[in-house]
Amino acid sequence: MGKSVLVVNGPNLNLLGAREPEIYGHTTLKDIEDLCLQKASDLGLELAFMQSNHEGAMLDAIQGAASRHDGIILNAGAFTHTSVALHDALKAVGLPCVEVHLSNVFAREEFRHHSFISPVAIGVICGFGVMSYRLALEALTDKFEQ
Ligand code: CA2
Repeated sequence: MGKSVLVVNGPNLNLLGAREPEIYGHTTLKDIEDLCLQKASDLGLELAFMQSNHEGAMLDAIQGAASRHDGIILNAGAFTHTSVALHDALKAVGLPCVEVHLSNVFAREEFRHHSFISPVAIGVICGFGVMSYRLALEALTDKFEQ
């Protein structure tokens, strides 16, 4: 059976395309979902996609992934830089997780340089806009084949 990937998006990412296009571009989250579904289909993966502005809902999704999915792609938004709870959930679930960001967080404010997700991720992809998600799907596929 094909592997299944859960893509989790955090706070304010629902605003993509509507605000701050100079940082995040004109692509909407729905566009990103469609691109992920297309790429997943090309790679023979199943894909579920979610966004929440609530840390608890993201925790529930990550915990629930243990029985439903084989890997996680996580853009935790600003929770990347604050959430010990997301770190703990990813560690507990133990699925391979790729941390993604649209922007290059290291070229931005200092408070974006630290991530609570990176130590429990298999890798981090940032700065490539929508392509960050596509690269993450390729990275997970490679991991599944190891
Ligand atoms: O670059 C990324 O993907 C981020 O995860 C985006 C987060 C930011 O807090 C992280 O440091 C890096 C912010 C997402 C907010 O997205 C917006 C989109 C349009 C308008 C306002 C916010």
